[in-house]
Amino acid sequence: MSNRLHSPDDLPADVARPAYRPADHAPGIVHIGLGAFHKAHQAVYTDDALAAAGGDWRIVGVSLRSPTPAEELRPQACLYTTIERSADGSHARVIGSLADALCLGTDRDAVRDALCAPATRIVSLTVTEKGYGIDRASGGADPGHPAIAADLADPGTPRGVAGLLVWALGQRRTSGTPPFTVLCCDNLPENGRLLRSLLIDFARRAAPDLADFIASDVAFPATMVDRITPARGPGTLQLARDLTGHDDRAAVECEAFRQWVIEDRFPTGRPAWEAGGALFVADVRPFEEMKLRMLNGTHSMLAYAGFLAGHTHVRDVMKDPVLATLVRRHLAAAAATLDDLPGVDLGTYAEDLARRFANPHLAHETYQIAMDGSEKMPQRIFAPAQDALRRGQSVEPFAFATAAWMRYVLGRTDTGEYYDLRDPLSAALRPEGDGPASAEDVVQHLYGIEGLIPAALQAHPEWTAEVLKHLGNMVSLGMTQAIADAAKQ
Ligand code: CS2
Repeated sequence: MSNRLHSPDDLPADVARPAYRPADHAPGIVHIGLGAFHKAHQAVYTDDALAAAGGDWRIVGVSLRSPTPAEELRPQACLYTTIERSADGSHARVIGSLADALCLGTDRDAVRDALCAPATRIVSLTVTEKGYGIDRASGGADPGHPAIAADLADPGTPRGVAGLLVWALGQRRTSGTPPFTVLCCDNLPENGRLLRSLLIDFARRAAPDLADFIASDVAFPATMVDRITPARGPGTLQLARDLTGHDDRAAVECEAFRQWVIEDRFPTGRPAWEAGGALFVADVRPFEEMKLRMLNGTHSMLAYAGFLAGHTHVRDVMKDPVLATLVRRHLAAAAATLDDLPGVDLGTYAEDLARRFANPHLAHETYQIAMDGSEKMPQRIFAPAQDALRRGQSVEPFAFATAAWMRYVLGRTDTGEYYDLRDPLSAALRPEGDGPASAEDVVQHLYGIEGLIPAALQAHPEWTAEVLKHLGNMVSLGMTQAIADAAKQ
């Protein structure tokens, strides 16, 4: 007999489970991007909200392309285990907030029904930075993005975020159903505003009569989301089995820490996410800048430098004293670009981040974080670098991080091993030819990619000199020596 996870009632006493009967609560949210991060973050807060305040707020999870999440979740009544891993041990908690799991590719009608249902009052998203198809320079849709192009050509059968949401908002408007609130939970700067301008621009191109309606009637609250959630490793399912006594193919591992800061603008209601510790504020921006620049910016720096120095996991980077010095330096430099945030001590935040990165129980791969650099560098590194210049602060740490990314896009380690860049701009990023590239050539090549590195940075002599110095070291001396030299400065 299969021992698949199937009920919250059949679990060892030390496994936390929903403090409510999942079946008593109907769905009120559609979530697009049914990955590990959603399962470890928004779904957990919703589980807390249902336990504390009830309501019809369960989640219909949708993946745009992969049928795997739905295949994993459906045979187990959409229950799954989060395994929090910290110095206190590994704690299992079974989450009941997912009501259904769908894949747009295979369950198109069910996804459409869920998006059009009057009961759906929120559509939240975690599709990663590259999933939206936003042209960052204009804030509009990037017609070169594959999903945007496909949806502009055939708006009646959408396959991407902009196409799907505009289509659903149009259907709701026609049927007189109030629009849902759109809640972006990706690590993008001013994510609510960005998604709003994407949808308005997409509508202008695909369904012009909807653009003004979206601008005036749809709410796009901004959010800052945080929980380190590594991709599932080979040991995750075994650990879930050991802790719960069941076979759980949808289990996720994550750190114990989690944070969610949300702009409180939900015209059609929302779950009591504050029950899970979510903070509702009028302006998310300072929290988001803090997190994107300190956590994510440092993550990117340590991922490129650490990967090229031979470190598989973030925890290994933190055990390398030279790299750990650079991590602390980067955290301090990023903090110095921020305005004061009442109630938050940036020094303590930095110390906490260094501790979280060092978590020996989390197998968070540098290669995972290194992915999609062209989508991450602008808000994580280039924006604080520009603020540092404006404030008369040193740009050295940001230039080092940029040089490490530039070295990474060459696609080959110091020992000659090739790796896949996994970046939507891969083809454009790698300079032509396989021979040794000079730092000048690489910088010139990447500076030439339109819209990637801000012109104001490119034009700044101090910035370019620092990038060239570090990249020159990395190319000629090798990563380990270049890191050692950088740490001495
Ligand atoms: C990471 C983030 O992969 C990455 O780029 O920096 O996924 C990071 O772990 C999360 O934002 C933490 O909240």
